[in-house]
Amino acid sequence: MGSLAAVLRHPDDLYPLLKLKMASRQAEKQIPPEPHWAFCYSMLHKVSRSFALVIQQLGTDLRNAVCIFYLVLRALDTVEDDTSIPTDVKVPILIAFHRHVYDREWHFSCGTKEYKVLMDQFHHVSTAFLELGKGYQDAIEDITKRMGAGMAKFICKEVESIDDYDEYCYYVAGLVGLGLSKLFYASGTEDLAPDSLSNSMGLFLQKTNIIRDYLEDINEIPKCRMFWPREIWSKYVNKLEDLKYEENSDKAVQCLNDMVTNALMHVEDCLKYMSALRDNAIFRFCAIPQIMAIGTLALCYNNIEVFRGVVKMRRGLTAKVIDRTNNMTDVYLAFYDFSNILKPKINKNDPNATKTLSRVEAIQKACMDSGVLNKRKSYIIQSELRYSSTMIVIFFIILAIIFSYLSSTRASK
Ligand code: D61
Ligand code: MG
Repeated sequence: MGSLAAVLRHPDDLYPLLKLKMASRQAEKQIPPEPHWAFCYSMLHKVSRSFALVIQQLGTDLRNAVCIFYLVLRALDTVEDDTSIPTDVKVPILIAFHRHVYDREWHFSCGTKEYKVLMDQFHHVSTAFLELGKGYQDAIEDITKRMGAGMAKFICKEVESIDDYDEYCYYVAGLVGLGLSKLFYASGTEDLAPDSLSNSMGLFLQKTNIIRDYLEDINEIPKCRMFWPREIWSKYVNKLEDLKYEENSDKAVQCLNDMVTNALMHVEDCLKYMSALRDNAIFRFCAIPQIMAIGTLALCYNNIEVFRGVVKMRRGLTAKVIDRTNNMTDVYLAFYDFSNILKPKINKNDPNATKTLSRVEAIQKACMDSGVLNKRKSYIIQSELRYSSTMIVIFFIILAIIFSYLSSTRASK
């Protein structure tokens, strides 16, 4: 029902949503016949809707490598995230995981729902991994080894300073960026990007997740998950979980705005990384998650709902982002538009208002300096008017068809 109401409120979401539905149907039809590859691609769709679609549009060779890279790291992360596993069992597995990928007999059951299925049938991922080219295998093993070691370090260490926070995000997401840049290079379509830019691509996505998932993480059972750095939250409250209590709302929103301002630091590096990409499929694969992230940060900024539930971009807007991101002009427009949504929310009494404003203006300047903005009006609200009238008409035609179909089936019964 919620989504119907959302479409009525945003009729121009309908067409992109239909296209998204068709694309995911199409993607499911392309699942390879071999049982291990069939398992890998159906699992990819189950554990990551957002990445599955953008991975699907990559060229075959690279698609298989990125699919396995994703599932290997998602399995490693399932061990890290399962707070019911004792530390003395978890740490050795995280450190040795890069070797287990080669061993089709290896098995460790943990996680819940689809993540548990991924762990229980991980031998399929090993079989597929062993079929990849040596260059791809080496890149995936190297990153898995470094991420496992980094995760193990932070099992027993709290995220205290902002440097700790950047270091943790480097291990669980920056290294994914470095690994993907290696895979893109190994596929022969892209130059090898500088590690600093690849790292920023990961940090921007991971920090957005950590900010958005505050409540889910702090309420995790049996043990809460804490990734916000003490160096930031201790300026507002005495304990991280205090941010979720009604009486601390003002302090909580100030702390949230401080976290969002910190994440905005990585945007210019991400724009540099994306503007250097040549292959359009790789470009869309990299750009779509980035636009989702700036959209989510604009939504979270100054928003108390982050401490009441998980704030997410509506599915229609996600479908629009996937439908409208084809070149760097779209990226500059999107970052400019979403910054424009965040900017008016900056309240001058917020302790970080000056810093936030200067970061937002730096982002808008980077987008303006691209010289492409004046040609096009906007990314998010593209001629709402033209869309809305057409959409309403189509909407009622579809409704009429469904209605007549239902009434005809009822009449024939
Ligand atoms: C270009 C395109 C995609 C990129 C990129 C550059 C740079 C980095 C990333 C994607 C990774 C972004 C991670 C953001 C989401 N955070 C998580 O998934 C956390 O787990 C991190 C450890 C496992 C990483 C798994 C992963 C994710 C995306 C990939 C990939 C591997 C491989 C290829 C392509 C994309 C988060 O997990 C949330 C959850 O459990 O659902 C956590 O536990 O903190
Ligand atoms: Mg994790």
